[in-house]
Amino acid sequence: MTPFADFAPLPCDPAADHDLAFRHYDPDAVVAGRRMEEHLRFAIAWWHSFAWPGTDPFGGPTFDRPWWGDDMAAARARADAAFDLFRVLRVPFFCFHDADVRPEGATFAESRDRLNEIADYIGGKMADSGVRLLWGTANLFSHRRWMAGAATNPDPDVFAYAAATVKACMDATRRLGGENYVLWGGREGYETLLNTDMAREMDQAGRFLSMVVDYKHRTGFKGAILIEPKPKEPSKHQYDYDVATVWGFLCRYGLEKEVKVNIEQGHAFLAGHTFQHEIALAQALDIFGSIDMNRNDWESGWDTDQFPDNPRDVTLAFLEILRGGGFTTGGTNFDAKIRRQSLDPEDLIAAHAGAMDTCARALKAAAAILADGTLDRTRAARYAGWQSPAAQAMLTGTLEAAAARVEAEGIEPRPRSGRQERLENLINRFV
Ligand code: XLS
Ligand code: NI
Ligand code: NI
Repeated sequence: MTPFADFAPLPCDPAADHDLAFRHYDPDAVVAGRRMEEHLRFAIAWWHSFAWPGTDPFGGPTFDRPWWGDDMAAARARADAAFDLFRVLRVPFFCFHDADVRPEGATFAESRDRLNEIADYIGGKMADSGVRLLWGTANLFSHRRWMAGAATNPDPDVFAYAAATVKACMDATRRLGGENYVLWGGREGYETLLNTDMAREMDQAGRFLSMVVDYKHRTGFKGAILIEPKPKEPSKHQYDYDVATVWGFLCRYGLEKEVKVNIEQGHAFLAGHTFQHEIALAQALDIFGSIDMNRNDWESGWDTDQFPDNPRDVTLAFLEILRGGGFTTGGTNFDAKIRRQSLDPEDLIAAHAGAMDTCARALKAAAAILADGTLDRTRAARYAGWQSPAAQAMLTGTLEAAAARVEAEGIEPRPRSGRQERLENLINRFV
């Protein structure tokens, strides 16, 4: 019996007067030519909902769950609970780290064997339920061996251990039919430059990522390899700072056609960007992969991983996702956790349901904005002058040729309104 056993799958009921129903998310409803479920591709994060006990930097566990424990029986109980929550929420995907699903062994081989054993168990549950794996990943940040980094560690033995760990996680992800494999470098950075050789560490990270890509191709893994940018926390500075930084890194190591990004709302905020900015930039660079949906607390400045509740912000994110054609291998992973005072199993259900509804509402608004067409027409009109042959010629010509046009054509630029407030009004008409 899991704590979710008494709950039926949540209905979609726009008139519901409680939060254990979807008011906007209807998996089968068609939006912009696709079923909502296929657009949104929701995933639940194993680590926050089933492995995190409610600790924070000042306090111990607050959650009392029947699946706590450090042995394989507890790992299976956790999987049972996870798949029961997937049933209630009707989510099509989940994501996991090795450390979330199995207890650490005394040796590498024992950890790997436990991972394989629980992966088989999870695979059986996937077959029974039809729930799929959006992505797998390795936890290369919690255990003390990773304290100075994984691929960027000064100790080559840690580099080797990271290679062994990622290989095991990629193998498990491939066997479970995972649609992506994610690398988040929480400790790939530094605490102080006084002991850090940045050039060397970045070369190590570039080599490691090249090895991962090579292994993907040789093993026939069909999914995408994704880097998850984050500027800091836990490290003072992380090399995968934001989308722009990751792009530069990929280009330097010749990986820009091989690796895409998994963009997280809270990480964008930590980097001083909006989620919309990070997604739009990834689309522009053709490296958009997937999203980790959550939100931070605007005042605290931490990666608080709260569930998204702001339809307008999420609409702007889905606007960029839809403009780029929507998800291919990616999806909407709730890298989000309930607050440590939210003790009840119902809190886990309601948190996800509300977040799914926020995304569904945002998806519908974004689709309506694009269907209306005013936004894209207004944007295109701003650049209309570039359609003239003389303007086009400047993009392949010289500085002198461009300069000569000014006097030859008597050019005197006429500033035009950017219409920002009118476009903001337009967005709010649809949210
Ligand atoms: C932490 C990251 C992490 C990744 C997966 O801030 O968001 O949860 O998504 O390792
Ligand atoms: Ni994340
Ligand atoms: Ni995060």
